[in-house]
Amino acid sequence: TPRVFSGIQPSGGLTLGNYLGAMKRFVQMQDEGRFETIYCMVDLHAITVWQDPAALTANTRELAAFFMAAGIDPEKSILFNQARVPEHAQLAWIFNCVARMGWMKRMTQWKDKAGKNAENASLGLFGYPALMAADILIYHATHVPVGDDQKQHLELTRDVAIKFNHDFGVDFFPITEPVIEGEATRVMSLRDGSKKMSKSDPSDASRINMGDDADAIAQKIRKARTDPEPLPSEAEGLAERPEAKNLVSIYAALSDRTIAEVMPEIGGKPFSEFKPMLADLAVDKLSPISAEMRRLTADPAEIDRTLARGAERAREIAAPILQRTYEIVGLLT
Ligand code: AQP
Repeated sequence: TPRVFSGIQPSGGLTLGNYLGAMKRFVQMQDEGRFETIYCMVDLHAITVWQDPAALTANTRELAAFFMAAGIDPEKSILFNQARVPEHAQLAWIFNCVARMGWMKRMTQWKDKAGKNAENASLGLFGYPALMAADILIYHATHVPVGDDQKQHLELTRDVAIKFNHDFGVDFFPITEPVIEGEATRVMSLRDGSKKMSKSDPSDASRINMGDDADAIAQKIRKARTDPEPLPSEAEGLAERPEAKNLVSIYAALSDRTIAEVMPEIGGKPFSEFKPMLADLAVDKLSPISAEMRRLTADPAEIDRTLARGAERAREIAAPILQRTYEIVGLLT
């Protein structure tokens, strides 16, 4: 069976972007039944930038609750945190020795996050994509559902697999397919249609957080930046209108329809009419998830047990692949 791997960082503050760009697809791929699905809280990635230790622990449990509240069933999928499966870090070291400095320097996420202060960024932040390649390839995953912002990292994962196979003359690591699908692969900021919705944006009004209550959601959507024109009647009319397109994409994704399918319902409406519709839909879809997250996080011990069981199952797949990798490289084990 084809195998899916994907992860989310427990760096605090989950947004509608994480939900529509990643989590909703994770759940669909689990429920399709066509794939073996492996989902991970990538805590080792999170610490590439400073994380307060107590907050990291709490955020990892909260993220686990988000996975389960959104529909990931830890019996159907393998659900765990990365640190519990040491094979990720072990394979990442091998990949650190396969990947080239030049590849890493070209990564836009590195350039954005390290910014002008690259000398002072952690070595882990620079090597982030090699660990991500290891996350995926330690399971020989064939499909990786992610948001659009991760496309370049997935190309690097393919390059690592190709170079490893070539250098050692093997056909061992698969060439992974990114799965960037749906109507909201890039959810944009509510304040600026040219920036992605992000938990690290200083303006809370720019994003919908998974924990926002109904009033906060409605208010943020009401205040979302738009142009003054009513919505166009056809999807094509959204092309040069990033803010309008973003809100319509969110509406379509939340209602499990395509943009073309929602246009007959909302086309031509002024924002004063469309925004309350969007707010109602968002509250409808998101509040059961946040309520379930609150219920699950009330029992951290149960979350920890679930993640420990998931890690055991993950290691059953990862350990033999790491062993074989060591043999290929010529490491005595
Ligand atoms: N705005 C978004 N639209 C679509 N997909 C998104 N994802 C994140 N933001 C959007 C997808 O969520 C998954 C988890 O990503 P992550 O753990 O790497 O989180 P992130 O991208 O670091 O989240 P932020 O909010 O963007 O944090 P900062 O600001 O720190 O970079 C991925 O599949 C990602 O594509």
